[in-house]
Amino acid sequence: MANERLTNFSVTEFPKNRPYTVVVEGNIGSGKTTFLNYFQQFDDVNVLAEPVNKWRDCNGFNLLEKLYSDPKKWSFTFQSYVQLTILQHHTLKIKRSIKLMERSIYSARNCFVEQLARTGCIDDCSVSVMDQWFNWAKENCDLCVDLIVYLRTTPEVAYERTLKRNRPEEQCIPLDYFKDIHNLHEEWLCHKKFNCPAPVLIIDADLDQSVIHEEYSKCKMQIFTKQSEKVTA
Ligand code: TTP
Ligand code: MG
Repeated sequence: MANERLTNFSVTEFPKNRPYTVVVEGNIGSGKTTFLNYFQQFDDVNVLAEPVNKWRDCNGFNLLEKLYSDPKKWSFTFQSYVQLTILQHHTLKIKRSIKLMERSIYSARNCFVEQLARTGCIDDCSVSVMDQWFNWAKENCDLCVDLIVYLRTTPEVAYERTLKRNRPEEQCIPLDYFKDIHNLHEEWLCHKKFNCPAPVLIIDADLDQSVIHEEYSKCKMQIFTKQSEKVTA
C-alpha cells in the first residue's frame, strides 16, 4: 500500500494555493484517531492527529486532568488552550496536497464550549472573550475547511469505548456528558444550528473495529467525490 496516493482516487478539483482540508469530528471515543491513522498510508495526505496530547502536557501541566477535576475553575484555561492548539493545526503550512485534521475550532466552540456554557460551567464573560478570539481568527487566518467527516456514534458506544481505552483523566466522565456532546454534534452537523463551514459526510462509527477498515476504504472514494458533487450541484 506504500506510495498510494489519495489524489489518484479523486474526481474533485483541488484548491490551488492551499491543501484540500478535511476535518474529522465526532464524540469523544468515536474513533477519530483510528480513522486518521488509516489515512497515514497515503503519501499525499498530511495527518494532524491527537491535539489532546498537547492538552495533557502544556509545559508540564495536565490541563485535561485539571478540567475534569474542577470544570468551573479550569474550563476557560482549558478551552483557551484547545482553541490555540487547534488553530495552530488549521494554519500549519504543509507541502502535501491533503490535510486531514482531528477536530476543528468549530467543534471546540459549538460542542464543548457550548456544553460548558449551557451547564453553567463557564461564565458568559469568559465565553465572550473566547468568541472575540474565535472571530478574530476567522477574519485574519485561513481556516478554510473543504469537508467535515462526522463519525456518528450513539453516546453509549462512545462512552464504552472511552472507558475501555482507559485515559486516566476521562474515567470519571458520566454517560450524560457523552449524551450532551452527541446532541451538540447533531445540532451542529445534522440540523445546522451553528456555523457549519463545509459539507458534512456522515459515517456510521458504531460499527465494530473488525469491519471499520473496510468502511474507511469505501469512504476514501466518498470523501473525494463529495466535494465535486457539491460543486456541480
Ligand atoms: P476528542 O477531541 O474527542 O479526542 P479523542 O481522542 O477522545 O477522540 P477519538 O477517540 O475519536 O480519537 O476529546 C479529547 C478530550 O478532550 C476529551 O476528554 C474531551 C476533551 N475536549 C474538551 O473538553 N473540549 C474540547 O473543546 C475538545 C475538542 C475536547
Ligand atoms: Mg483521538
